This record gives sequence, structure tokens and C-alpha cells, in this order.
Amino acid sequence: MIYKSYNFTHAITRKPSQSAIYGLASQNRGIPDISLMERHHKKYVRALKKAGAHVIELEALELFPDSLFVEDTALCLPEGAIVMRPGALSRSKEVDFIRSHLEKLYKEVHCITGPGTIEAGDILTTEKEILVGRSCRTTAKGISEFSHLVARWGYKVTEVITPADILHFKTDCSLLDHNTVLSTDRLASTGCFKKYSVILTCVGEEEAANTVRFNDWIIMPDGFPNTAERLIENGFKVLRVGNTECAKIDGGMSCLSLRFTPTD
Ligand code: CIR
Repeated sequence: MIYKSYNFTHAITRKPSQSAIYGLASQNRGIPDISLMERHHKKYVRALKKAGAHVIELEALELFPDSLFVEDTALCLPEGAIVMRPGALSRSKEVDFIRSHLEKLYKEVHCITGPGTIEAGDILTTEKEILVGRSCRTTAKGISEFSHLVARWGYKVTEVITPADILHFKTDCSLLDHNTVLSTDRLASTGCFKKYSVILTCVGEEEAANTVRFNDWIIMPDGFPNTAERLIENGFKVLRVGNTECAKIDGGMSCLSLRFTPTD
């Protein structure tokens, strides 16, 4: 059985720039150590390859400190790709550096033109629907434009609310399989996952909620042993990758890649 929400052939990543020390940060957790971030990033790419990805590794963009978080710039579906319109001003031009690559891989690439904004860190694609969290980066108008664009491929978009103290919807959740999500209690208690089976992160390990399901593997941040154990007990195969430096600028596992199967 192929599940289009997590069976993929390809991933796109972008190497961290030295300027990542200036990445947007919602709180002061210290300055990222770029050489450690680079080592973690290499391990992340290896994990994607182990899961079966052909990884397209893009070069660092010094002008854009947050550009390693490629996930926010586009949403890739089997039928085509949607290029986002980031809500963070310093990130708005990042999309120009991803669109050209997607146009080589997809027959159909559509762009959010505004006036609304939307970042794909707020988008969780499941087998049933596409959940989009309204957030400080993603507006109702952005979600509405996105919904119209993906309706051509038959997708149903459900708008949900990202709690105010959470950057992106997926900061606090991720897809584990066709029917199961991993979530923090603070997000799940908003009721947005009523149609799903939910596994909660363990207390004090909320940062483990943002993972990547790629084929048979869950790629999760290192340092959250209780949640890792919970996933393993539930039958998931786990790969752990250090994320301490990206976490200082609010980045997690999903933010670091676009995952997809390009159209033939
Ligand atoms: C930002 O604030 O945009 C970056 N420092 C972190 C982006 C993380 N991306 C994501 O959650 N999808």
C-alpha cells in the first residue's frame, strides 16, 4: 500500500548558512553553533537517505538566515507544488530560490500571490485532508487562496488554529501514519485531531512533536528518550538526529526538508 502523505521518493534540503546565527527566534536560547548545526544537518540528510530519499541538497543562501528551513517555502503534493507566501518579511524572497527547482521536477507549480500569507510549517497533509493552522505567519486569506489552488486536485482543506504561543502548527505535531499523529497535549487539547488517533509527546518533551515520517521511518530529534520509547512501543521505527542548534532558532525536523514524489 502506498500512502501519498508519507511514501516519497525525493527530498530537498538546503545547507545552513553562516548567517543562520541571525535566524528568527521566538525566545533567546543562545547563539547557534554553526559548525555543530552543519554536522547535525549532514546526519539529517543521511537519515533521509536511509529512509529511501533521493536528496537534492541545495547550497546555503547567506542572504537568508532561515533558508535552511525549506519546508516553509512550498507544499509538494503528488499532482504539483504550491509555492508559499511567507508571513515573515525576512523570509519572503526565499521562495524565489525554491520555485525554479520545483519547476524542474513538477509539471504544475502554482504560487500564492497574496494578499494573504501562508508558510508550509502550518500545513499537515494527511491521508484524509490537508490541515492548515492559522498562526502568526499564516492568515485566513492565505489559507483561502491555498484552498482554492489545491481544490483543482480534489484536496479538502480544514482550517484549524495554532495556539498563540506556538510558531507553526507543525511545531507541535507531525504525521506518524495514515491515521495517527504525534502531538503535544497543548495542541491536541484544542480538538483539532478528533478524526485521528493521537500519540502524545511525553511531559517535558514537547519539542519532540515535530518529526518526519518518510516511508518506513520516523526521523525525530535526539534527546527525547521517553517519547522515542513511546513511538517504538507503538511499533514505529525511529531514527534520531541532533537538533540543538536549529532549535535555538525554532527549527525542527520537518522544517529542514521538502518531501515528495515528483510527477512523471
Ligand atoms: C522562522 O522563525 O521562520 C525560523 N527561525 C524557524 C522556522 C521553522 N520552520 C517550521 O517550523 N516549519
